[in-house]
Amino acid sequence: MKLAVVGATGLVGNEVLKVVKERNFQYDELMMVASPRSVGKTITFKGQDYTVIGMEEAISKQPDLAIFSAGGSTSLEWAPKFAEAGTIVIDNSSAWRMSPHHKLIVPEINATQLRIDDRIIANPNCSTIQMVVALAPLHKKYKIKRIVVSTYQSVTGTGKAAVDQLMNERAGNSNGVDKVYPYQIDLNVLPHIDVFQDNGYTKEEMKMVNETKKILNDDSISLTATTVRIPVIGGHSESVNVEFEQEFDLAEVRALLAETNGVVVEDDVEQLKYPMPINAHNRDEVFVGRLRRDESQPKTLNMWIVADNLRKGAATNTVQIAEYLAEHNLVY
Ligand code: A2P
Ligand code: 11C
Repeated sequence: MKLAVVGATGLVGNEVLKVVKERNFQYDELMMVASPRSVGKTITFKGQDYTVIGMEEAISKQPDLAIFSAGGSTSLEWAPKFAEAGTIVIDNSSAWRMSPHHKLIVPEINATQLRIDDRIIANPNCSTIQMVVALAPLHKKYKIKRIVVSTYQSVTGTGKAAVDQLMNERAGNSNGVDKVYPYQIDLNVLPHIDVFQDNGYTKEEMKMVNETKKILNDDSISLTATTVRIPVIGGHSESVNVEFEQEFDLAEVRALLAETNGVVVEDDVEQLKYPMPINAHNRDEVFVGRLRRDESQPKTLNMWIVADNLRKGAATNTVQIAEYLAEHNLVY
C-alpha cells in the first residue's frame, strides 16, 4: 500500500505522521507531499529521511491512499487528479464535505457508509467532529431537537502561522511580523472564525450547522452556532446546549457517554474535574463534562466538550478512516 501525506510540512500533516506512527498504520511506501516551496526539503520520520515531493510527482507514483491536509483550494484542484490516477483521497478541507456525491465520515458514527468506489472521502471540520462524537449516542437514544453551541477554538485550527502570531505577541515580538488574524490574538478573543457569510454568520458556524445534519443523517435537527477564537493551543472547547424530543435521565446520559467509543467523561465538579484543552492536547479522545440539566426548559442538557482539534478533529479522524478502508479491503 502506497500512502501519500499531502501537506506533510503543515501542522495537520505533521500530526497525521505522528498518528500514523503511534497507531502503527501499515504501508509499504510513504510519500511526503507539499507545495513547490517545500519540494526538496527533508522530513525525518521513523528514523528515515524523506525528500518532499510536489503534486505532479506524487500523482505519477500512483499512491493507493492520499491523506490531504493542504487547504480547500488545493484540494479542489488536486484531489480529482489524484482520484483519476486511482488514488483514494481522504480530505481534511471543507472542499467536498457538503457535496451530495461525497461522504462525510466520522468512523465511530458512519464509516459503514463507505464503499469501494468512494474516491474522495471528506473529513469533517474539527469543531463539528468533537461535538457529533459526543452527541451521536444521545441522538440515537433521545433524538435531538435543537442544539445551541458556542466554541472556544485553539489557534492551531488556523495553521502554523497563527501559532507563530500568538507566540510572537506573547514574547513581545509582534512588530513587523505578519498577522494571520485581523487583530491581536494574545490576551484577546475574536468572535470570528473563517469568513463572514451574507447571513451574518461565519463559514465556521455554518459548517457546524450543515455538517452536523449530514453526519447524523437528520435534517430535522435545528442548530445555531457562535464560533470564537481564543489564545489557546491545546484544543477546541465547546459549550453545548441540547434539547431532546424525549425525556432523559442525567445518570443514564453519563453512562451512555462513558461507554461511547472515543469519549472520556470527566465530570466531577466536587473534585474540580472537567475537560480542559491543556489536558486534551495530544490525546485522540473527546472529553465531556459539566453535564447538567438546563433548568430553564424541559428535556434540555448542558455539556462542555473538549478535544485536540489537530487530533480527533483532523489527523486522528483521517487515519481512522484509512484504518477502516484497510480493514475492510476498500483500499488496495
Ligand atoms: P508548504 O509547507 O510547502 O507551504 P498549514 O495549514 O500548517 O500552514 O499547512 C498547510 C500545508 O499545505 C503545508 O504542508 C503546505 O505546504 C501545504 N500546501 C499549501 N498549498 C499547497 C499546494 N498548492 N500544493 C501542495 N501542498 C500545499
Ligand atoms: C479552525 N475549524 O479551527 C477551523 C480549522 O474547514 O477544515 C479547520 C477548517 C476546515 O480554524
